Amino acid sequence: PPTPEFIAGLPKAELHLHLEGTLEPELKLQLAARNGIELDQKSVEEVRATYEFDSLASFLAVYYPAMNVLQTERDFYDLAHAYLQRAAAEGVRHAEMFFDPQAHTSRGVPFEAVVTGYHRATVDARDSLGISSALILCFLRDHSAESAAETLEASVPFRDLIVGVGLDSDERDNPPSKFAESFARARELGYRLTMHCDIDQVGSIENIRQVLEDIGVDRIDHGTNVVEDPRLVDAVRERGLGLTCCPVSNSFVTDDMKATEIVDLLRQGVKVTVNSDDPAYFGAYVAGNYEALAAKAGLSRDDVVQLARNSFEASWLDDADKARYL
Ligand code: ES4
Ligand code: ZN
Repeated sequence: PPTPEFIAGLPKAELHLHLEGTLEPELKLQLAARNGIELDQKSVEEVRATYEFDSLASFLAVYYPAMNVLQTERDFYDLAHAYLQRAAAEGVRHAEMFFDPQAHTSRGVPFEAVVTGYHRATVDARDSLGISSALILCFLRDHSAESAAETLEASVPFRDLIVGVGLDSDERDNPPSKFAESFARARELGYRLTMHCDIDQVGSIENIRQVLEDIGVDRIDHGTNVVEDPRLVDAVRERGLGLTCCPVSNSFVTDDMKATEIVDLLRQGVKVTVNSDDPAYFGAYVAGNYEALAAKAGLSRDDVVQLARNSFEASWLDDADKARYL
């Protein structure tokens, strides 16, 4: 079986990572102090005790309020820098990172502070840590289609700092079709497209059908329940679409790592990848996710090597950069 040393030593890309989900209790307390924000929690242990949930709804109810401590360009820089440092230390060579502008602009934080802070961290990390990274703007699917459209237009001056557009937050009653117009516009702007199609959500196989047939995404986030429909599995494989799976996150949100589904898809030749989602909340960064999945599913070294290869193949690096890892 693959050891933690083997997994950490394997060059990996991380493709499903919410920057706001990397807010560790220590940094949350520091940012609160720096910004003069009163928190109910006074210690790391007290903050960690609030990082408790057993469903997507109970997770999101902790997640969004925690972001209040993020106020300035420097705060966003510090958050992304801390993640990139930690990722580089466990063998991540490339990261494509989600961020949620609406979670900040809705609190009065300028879009520019968010995107320029995060971007500056990507530039510094490339120079000082040798890790490449890119930003994916996510729409919050439980906000309106109009709000997504406004957010997309706000991104246009920063087009060169953003590689793609995604869709996250609460999937229930918020299908991909709600955002068809903004995703079409995003494609016109040259953005890559991806969407969360989560597990255990009502109607989610229909949501996978929509992203494949109606929206035309370049990747699917989670999406493991595509196994329910062999025709859709064929479509995913034939198009070479990556699925960005997050086993430890799954185990929190649904009580099931979805190891059986992930391995089933791996064996069927689908480009499944392993990622951490919200590592500060779920207690595992990417190497911990490989370890948990390998232990649960009895993966071999060759299996984890294939998962790591998939992560570069499913990335949005250009072909020359991909070739350095494959
Ligand atoms: C998320 Cl676990 C999860 N699901 C949906 N949206 C999210 N945003 C951050 N983490
Ligand atoms: Zn996610």
